[in-house]
Amino acid sequence: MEGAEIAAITHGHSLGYMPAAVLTHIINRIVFSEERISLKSIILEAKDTVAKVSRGDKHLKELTDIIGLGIAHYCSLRHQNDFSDGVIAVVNHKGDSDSTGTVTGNILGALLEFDAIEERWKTNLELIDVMIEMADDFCHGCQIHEFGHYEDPDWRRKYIYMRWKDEKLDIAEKTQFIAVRGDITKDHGVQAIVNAANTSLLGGGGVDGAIHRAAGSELLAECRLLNGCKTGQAKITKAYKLPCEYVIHTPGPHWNGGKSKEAELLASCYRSCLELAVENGIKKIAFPSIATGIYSYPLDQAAEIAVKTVKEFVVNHPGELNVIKWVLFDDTTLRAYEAQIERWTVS
Ligand code: AR6
Repeated sequence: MEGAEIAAITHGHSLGYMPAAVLTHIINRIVFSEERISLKSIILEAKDTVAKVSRGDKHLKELTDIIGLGIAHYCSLRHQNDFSDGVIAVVNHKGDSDSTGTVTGNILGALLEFDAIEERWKTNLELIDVMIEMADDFCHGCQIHEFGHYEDPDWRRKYIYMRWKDEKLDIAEKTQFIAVRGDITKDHGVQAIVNAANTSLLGGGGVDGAIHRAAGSELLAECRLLNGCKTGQAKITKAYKLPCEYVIHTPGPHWNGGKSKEAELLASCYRSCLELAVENGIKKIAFPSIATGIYSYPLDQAAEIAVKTVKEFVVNHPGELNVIKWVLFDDTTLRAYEAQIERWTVS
């Protein structure tokens, strides 16, 4: 049944997905059956099974009539001791040789196993490493049982988060992504904190106000010398009375319905802050939720941009940053960032 459901994602017609159910059944019985059953019995059994699972389908008769006579099944039965003979016979038969070749190849491959397949079929096969890995994953990776799925981080990375290649991921994984609830002006064990500022850099409400209060008036004095900062860019100062070395100030975008390049500007805020961090040898940095307070940026979208942008930066600057922390003022904001960290940095 799962075979039919998966095939129906791309082949919505029952004559497309029911044969997939048949093939799934055959392969499943060959590979996992504990008793030794003949290929002929398995094929006949598949015919009964498909009749049961698609009872009432108007194409059922058409399908069951050809099972047993179908050229792919015929060639598999006729050449069940020789993979090459079976595949050559089926692709030379008139008709749609790519699918019949695949079906016969699948059945004979499962029956005779990998080593019995002649080298010439394997050596020039494109993406063979990926196929072998996927076949292994499907057989042993994420086991499904009657109570649900076993949790498997590798499976999640490859098939849910679609991150197949993991060289860069390894590098990124050396950087910790953390979200905590708290006040960013307290000690979070980082060298720099980021201020969600405005373009004047002369202080304001929200986190900006809290940072200036905690740092003392010297921060404002240094900010006065900076001549403001454009939205999406960043400037760095010392941290004065704050329990860290630097403050990186970045004005986020005002939310204006999403049509004023807000997403681009917000991503640019994170990148600009991280560029300054790298230039100044900062390895540990804490961000607030830029733009989601007074500037009204929708929280989930802002959190996704934040984590995704930082992740991309980290991947492209291997070894530069050790800790990325989001210090968030309330539970809703914390949950939004936690969800995105789980999504973008899960291993
Ligand atoms: N620690 C951590 N997060 C905080 C703190 C704190 N001490 N205080 C507030 N937040 P906002 P924006 C959270 O409004 O949307 C200023 O006036 C807050 O709950 O500070 O980028 C500037 O001068 C929210 O989740 O920044 C600008 O004019 C997040 O920090 C304007 O506000 C950001 O909220 C910038 O607006």
